[in-house]
Amino acid sequence: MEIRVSQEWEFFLSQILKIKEMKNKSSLLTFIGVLGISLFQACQQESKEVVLDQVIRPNIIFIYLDDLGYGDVSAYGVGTLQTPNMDMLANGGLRFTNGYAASATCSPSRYALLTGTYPWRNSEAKILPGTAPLLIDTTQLTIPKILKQQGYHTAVIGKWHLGLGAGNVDWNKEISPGPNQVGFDYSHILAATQDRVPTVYIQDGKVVNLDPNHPIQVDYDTNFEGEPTAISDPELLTMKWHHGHNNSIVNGIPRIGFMKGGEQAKWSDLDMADHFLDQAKSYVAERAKSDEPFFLFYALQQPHVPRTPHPRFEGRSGMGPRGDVLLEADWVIGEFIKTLEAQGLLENTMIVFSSDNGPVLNDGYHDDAVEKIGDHTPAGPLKGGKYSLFEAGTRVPFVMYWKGTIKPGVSEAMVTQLDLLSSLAALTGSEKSSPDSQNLLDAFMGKSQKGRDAFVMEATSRTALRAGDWIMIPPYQGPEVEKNVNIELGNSAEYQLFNLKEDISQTKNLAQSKPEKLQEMILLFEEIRGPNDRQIQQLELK
Ligand code: NG6
Ligand code: CA
Repeated sequence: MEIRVSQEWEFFLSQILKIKEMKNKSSLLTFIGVLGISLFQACQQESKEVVLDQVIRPNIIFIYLDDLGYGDVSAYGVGTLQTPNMDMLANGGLRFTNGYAASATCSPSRYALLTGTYPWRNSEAKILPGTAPLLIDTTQLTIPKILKQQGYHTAVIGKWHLGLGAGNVDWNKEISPGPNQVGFDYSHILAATQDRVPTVYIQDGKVVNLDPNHPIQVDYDTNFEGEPTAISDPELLTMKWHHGHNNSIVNGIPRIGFMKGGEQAKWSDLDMADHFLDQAKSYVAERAKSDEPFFLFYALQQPHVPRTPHPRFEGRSGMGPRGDVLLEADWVIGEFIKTLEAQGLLENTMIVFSSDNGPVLNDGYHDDAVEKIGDHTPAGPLKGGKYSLFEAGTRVPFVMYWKGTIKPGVSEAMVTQLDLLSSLAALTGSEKSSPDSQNLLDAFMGKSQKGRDAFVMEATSRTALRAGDWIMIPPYQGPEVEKNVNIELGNSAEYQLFNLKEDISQTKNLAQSKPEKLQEMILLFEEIRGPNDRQIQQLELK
């Protein structure tokens, strides 16, 4: 006999079958609450979906990579590197082919991700030095703040790069404001990037393993007397710099910025992936014991420079250190998922997998990234890369995974990392939102193929408009190609207009042949972005 049930009932029944597997008490209670409300509403013949969307509180994890390209994940079907664990998320979840980071560089993207605010609204949102003050205002709305209000415990583990303190940080005292002042209950971070000093971990505002007898000093302009640099003592280097990266030497690697002291607190580059993985695993194991759901922003450092795979991964990809650290990151993701599974949390956890900006090969060190790339295509079919206004700068791997709840599939909906704030607020029953962040929960859950209509992307202070299938890049001064990194930046004396549906690689500029479309795009761009009297900063990589 066949029993026919409505979609909603089918959903409830499938949830009932899940109860047995639920270890996390709060999920169970939330679930029972939801079921109660929903049954009540069902009796009243009202739509239950809205209620469900508003009150389910899964754990939420962002697995966020640094400079991972659209073509670096094998599930995207374009590169040759094999990433089985990233594929497990991409093929077992909803894989977006039009998913964007808000910017083609790190700090602005992370700012947008956490605040749901376009980075071009904040003139300080650019690649930050390790001494930059906190970029997010402590009164600003953030995803962790919203989720805290909804009963979540919140944590960030990994790369921060959003500034710390209020200027002139004393690294030997409590460092504040930082992540803990913008919504995170727990933080275990590296301050800026792996190539920038200070090369230490910071937990809840304190440098880990700091010996008070050997205080840390950091300066981005002047070296400390007698301290070796890549210029004065090149024989100390185990990795050679190509451009920039010739200041203090830590673990044989020349960095950006000068640092003195803090010997005992310095991280081991080779162990960094294991270190953050241990942190993430312990955090999850600890939270699994609790009644509250959790939000973890797990920000991996790979494949950003300096690429320092653990010896276990050295040589494994055949593509040099860039490929090796990608295999390392892939392994890390696999291990982390195993932990979620072992803790019985996988069915009750939504995972957002993405990257802060597009790929780059030579980003300042001689590390064979160019020489050994072979047939691999980190940007896939997309033009440009990190720093670029062309698609590869911001269009990145973007996956929503929630075992048993989000149906595996592929979505062409245009979604951006800006939209997570309003969408996750809606998911967890919060009324909060931000003007630039759209509630695209239906698209993220795979219930709709409709995403945003328009999005203004940013690349080192320049901006461009994507609307529908079209992209318009206004004229910008500056080199067409950044020679050090060999990336086409999107600069041109002329307007550029591309139809991405027909020409994903942006080969045919239609600005001349489609004047009406161009005009429409310019008008919409000005409407969103404001009048065109903006100061553009030239990208400087040296
Ligand atoms: C650039 C660095 C590059 C990288 C980037 C930030 C030089 C020459 N280049 O200035 O190596 O650190 O900043 O990358 O210093 S991001 O992904 O954090 O935005
Ligand atoms: Ca980055």
